[in-house]
Amino acid sequence: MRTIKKATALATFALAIGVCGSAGAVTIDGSFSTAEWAGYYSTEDWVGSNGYVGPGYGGQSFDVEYLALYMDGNDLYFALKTGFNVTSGVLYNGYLYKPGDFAIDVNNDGVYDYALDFSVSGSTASYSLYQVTAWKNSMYAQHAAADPFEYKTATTSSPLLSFTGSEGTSGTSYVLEGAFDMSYLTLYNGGPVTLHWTMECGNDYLNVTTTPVPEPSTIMLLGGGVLAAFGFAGAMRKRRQG
Ligand SMILES: [Ca+2]
Ligand SMILES: [Ca+2]
Ligand SMILES: [Ca+2]
Repeated sequence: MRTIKKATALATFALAIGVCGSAGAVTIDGSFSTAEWAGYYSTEDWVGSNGYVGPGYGGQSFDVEYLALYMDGNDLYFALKTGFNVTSGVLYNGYLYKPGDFAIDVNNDGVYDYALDFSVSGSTASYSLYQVTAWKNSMYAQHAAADPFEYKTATTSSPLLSFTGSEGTSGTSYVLEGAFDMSYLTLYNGGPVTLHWTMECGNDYLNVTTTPVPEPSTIMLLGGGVLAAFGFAGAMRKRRQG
């Protein structure tokens, strides 16, 4: 009985460390895997044949598949996997629908504070970070759940930060990945951060919220504490048996 209990506790401990380790292995290469973003993504794949992707219709071309966000110390990593063509947009019934900006809510108050605008050339995605004063919503009122779509006005006309990430394709899906220094999010006071993405028509969208990962030193201290507790329990058992 004792042995089983101890083994379970050790497995739980290893799992907790494993989650931290796998997300630490995120690589910005335009290739999205659920293993590299384990514990830090949301998903709501389109399944079935009616084309409903939520809150609208459109099938694979308008399907948002994965949205990921991971905070590692001062670095913020993000990724998107979608059936929507993020390079050229999607032409449908003579109208070219644009991909939206990534919207970022810091301080967990339901207000999106920053926009990551992007353009794609080859396998490189170029990003511009803006502090937003007003947003544009998606084009249909019945898709309000997918709002906002892209930034309308910002505190400055020039971006706070420009950087590059990676773009890739996976079957009929497109992948965007990038990372930037969180110090550019000057409104951030700690705690959870939410990332949001949709396209112009708002047919589909995803949100993902993440909280900061403890620094490696904290994890080591935590691990040391758990091991010390095991040592203590072992000593107690020996004393009782002896
Ligand atoms: Ca990757
Ligand atoms: Ca979807
Ligand atoms: Ca906010």
